[in-house]
Amino acid sequence: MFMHKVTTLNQFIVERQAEIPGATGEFSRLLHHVGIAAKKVHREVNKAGLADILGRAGTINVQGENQQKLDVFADNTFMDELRASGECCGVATEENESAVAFDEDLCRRGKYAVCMDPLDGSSNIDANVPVGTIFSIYRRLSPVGERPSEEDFLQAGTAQIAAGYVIYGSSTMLVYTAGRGVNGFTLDASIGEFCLSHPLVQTPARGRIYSINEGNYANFPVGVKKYIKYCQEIDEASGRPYTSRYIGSLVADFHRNMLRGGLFLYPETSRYPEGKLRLVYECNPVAFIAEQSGGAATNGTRRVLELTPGSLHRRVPFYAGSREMAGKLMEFLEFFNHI
Ligand code: P6P
Repeated sequence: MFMHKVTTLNQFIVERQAEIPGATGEFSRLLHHVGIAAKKVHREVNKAGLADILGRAGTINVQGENQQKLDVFADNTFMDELRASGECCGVATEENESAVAFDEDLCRRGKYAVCMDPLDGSSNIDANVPVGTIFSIYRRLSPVGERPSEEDFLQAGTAQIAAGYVIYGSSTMLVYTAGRGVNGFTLDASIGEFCLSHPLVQTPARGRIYSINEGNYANFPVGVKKYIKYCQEIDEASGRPYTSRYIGSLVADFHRNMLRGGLFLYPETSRYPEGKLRLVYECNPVAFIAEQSGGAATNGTRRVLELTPGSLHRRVPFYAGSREMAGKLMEFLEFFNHI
């Protein structure tokens, strides 16, 4: 029986490293540990309905949100693995007010700083809705050997060395880019390996899916309202309107749209006048993936990756997906937000 060649994440990382002159393996080791943490979180997420792990840990995170036990587990697991890699000087996550510096000597010599949302969409866990881990990897600005500085974690998205997400859905996938395209790896739990399943993902220039929480319609910017109505009109070419698909989990909504073509929208709302999604550890990594797969990501006026964070938990309006759909949205925003 013909067995097609399976490329595991580790093989892929090593092969890619060989292409980078002077690559010394640090980045590869870091990404390998991200993969290990993802497998550990996969295991817990997939038995959340069984173990008593379901439900709230009783603590509150910096966002004032109830921390689900899996939030805490994911935060601790990725922290532990990133520390164990010895390549990371510290981590900034949604669950902590400020970045966590790793004090071990080996980590202090780490060249990389990581920003992440350990378990995005966790409020959906007990409804069995897909959730995700989102991560960004930066080269540190502070001197190697010293404690990391706040600036290490507040770099513009254009400085990302790599970014990705893990989607814990009907299957668990790790999707990442290191600036040379987007590759997706599906976890084969029978061998405990992420295997290359989506090489060089290219998102369609346009699609028929728009994803937005229309419950906030009353407070959307006029340009967004006009875009939604545009999506609901009958399209001459297809003879039907667009399709609305929104699951309330960024990684799941974005991933579906990236593969099929579509646009994800989270504008300013009355509850979140700056937008809900956090720039540093949600929008920047997803924006890097969007652009590397041929799509676009904007805050409604500027390219997301060019925004200066300023603070770790800054929220921004976020629109990401198919390039032509993002362009059409920008036309509406520019026209209606200037009248
Ligand atoms: P809303 C999940 O809580 C999250 O941070 C993202 O994963 C998701 O896209 C968004 O919030 C959903 O927000 O207000 O529509 O429930």
